[in-house]
Amino acid sequence: MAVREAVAVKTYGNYINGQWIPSESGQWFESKSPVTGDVLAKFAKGTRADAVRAIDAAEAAFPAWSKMPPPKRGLILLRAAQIMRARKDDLGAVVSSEMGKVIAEGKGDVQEAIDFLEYISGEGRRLLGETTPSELPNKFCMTIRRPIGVVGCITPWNFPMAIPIWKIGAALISGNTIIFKPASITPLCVARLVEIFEEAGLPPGVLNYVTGGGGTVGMEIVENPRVKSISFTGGVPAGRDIYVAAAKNLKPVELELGGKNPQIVMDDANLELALDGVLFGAFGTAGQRCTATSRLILHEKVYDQFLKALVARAESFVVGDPLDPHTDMGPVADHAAGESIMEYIEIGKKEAKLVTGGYRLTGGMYDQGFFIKPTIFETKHGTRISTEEIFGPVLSVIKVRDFDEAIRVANDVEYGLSSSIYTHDVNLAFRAMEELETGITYINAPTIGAEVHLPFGGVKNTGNGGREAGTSAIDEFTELKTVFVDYSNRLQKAQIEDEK
Ligand code: UN1
Repeated sequence: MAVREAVAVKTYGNYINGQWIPSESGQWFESKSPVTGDVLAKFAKGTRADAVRAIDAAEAAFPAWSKMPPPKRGLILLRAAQIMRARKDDLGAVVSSEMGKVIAEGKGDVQEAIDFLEYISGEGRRLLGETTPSELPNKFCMTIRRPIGVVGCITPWNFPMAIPIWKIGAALISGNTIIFKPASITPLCVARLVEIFEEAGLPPGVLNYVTGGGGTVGMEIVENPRVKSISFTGGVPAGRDIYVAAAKNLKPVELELGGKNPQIVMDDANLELALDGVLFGAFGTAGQRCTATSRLILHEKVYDQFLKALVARAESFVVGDPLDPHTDMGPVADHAAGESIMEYIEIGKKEAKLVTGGYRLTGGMYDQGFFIKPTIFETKHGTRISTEEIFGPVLSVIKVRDFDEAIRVANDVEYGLSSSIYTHDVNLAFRAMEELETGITYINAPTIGAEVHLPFGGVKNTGNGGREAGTSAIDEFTELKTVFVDYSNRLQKAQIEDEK
């Protein structure tokens, strides 16, 4: 058992213009451990008026921040990364304690945030535009990048440090100021990040943090015309509401939504490797990654053998306290998440064949949090459990005859975030790269594990075309301006031919 230290419960307010202040509502809410139910910290129950105050602060901070040379902005981000690195163990424990992922993954969440800040701080020395020849003599053409203004960031609980930092880091290096709303079950993780940015020397008003409901704080961010763009990661229904509401002001919205990510295993694959891959992909983070493997598409020739080995390994998974280094899988994020996963498991029991798991663990510590046994169903393609996002430790296994059927099944869902194929056939690997309808495809690796310097995002209902991370993060948070410099000293007319 891991040792939990009793720590005084800290009260955080909203962080507006460099000050921690209570909500004008005077109300508070608690963030609780999904393992013990202990209160970890208290947070302001923010309102629309609090959000407006934060927008005022962000607007006031914008002129100076956007004029600071980007490499100098980068130095502040790099300092924040250094502080995070020095506190990685502590921050990893905060992630595990508040969200419930196992400690190795908690630290991984922090590492992903550090990696991104280190990467994006260097982009401050690039923020590349283009130069290109003009069709006219003595004329110069180029594009430059401009910040957008005040941007709104709304994040989920499953990567409570990495995803906020993808957005904050990219928005700041690009010269924007921010109003940020974290998921209400992981506000502590983001509060700790905000403190680190303050220590790193971020000027007041550049990053404002308001906690509270999606329908109040969230909707003010989305609807207020002074917030110039929105970056949202979460579920499809909320993403759709945000997109529609923001459209009234023609506000750009970046959406990173759900997934139903397949791992294909062909008959020539390294089966041991594919087995390690699917276990990590399906049950890592208790299946609560957008990129989690929720479908295993198995070639019929290896089906029985592979499924047998998979069930044996899944049954030996240690489910328990995420702070204990021997634990393979922690609880799901909260009671509501657990209930929704159990509903899908009940649906699965009716429409498919349960091969292992399928129940909530009970007794002792299991009664405090919501712990679900790794669950595997054998199913035909097309059932609800094999096509709808469950966001929990539930895997659907589907048998296919050949590569073409595998691709057809993989693509026949509404989402398109991540996919994977295990094969040694280079021809099939290249066909899979082209034919799988997802934003990310892995060859001989699981569907999870994106790296920060490459674009992240998906097709179909996974998003609306944008990509986070990588250099595409800069595209999300800048406006392109096209500049023509005419040094001919005469009026030159593009498209209108000079007859002389
Ligand atoms: C997410 O689940 O929303 O690819 C992000 C991965 C992580 C990021 C996942 N690096 O698994």
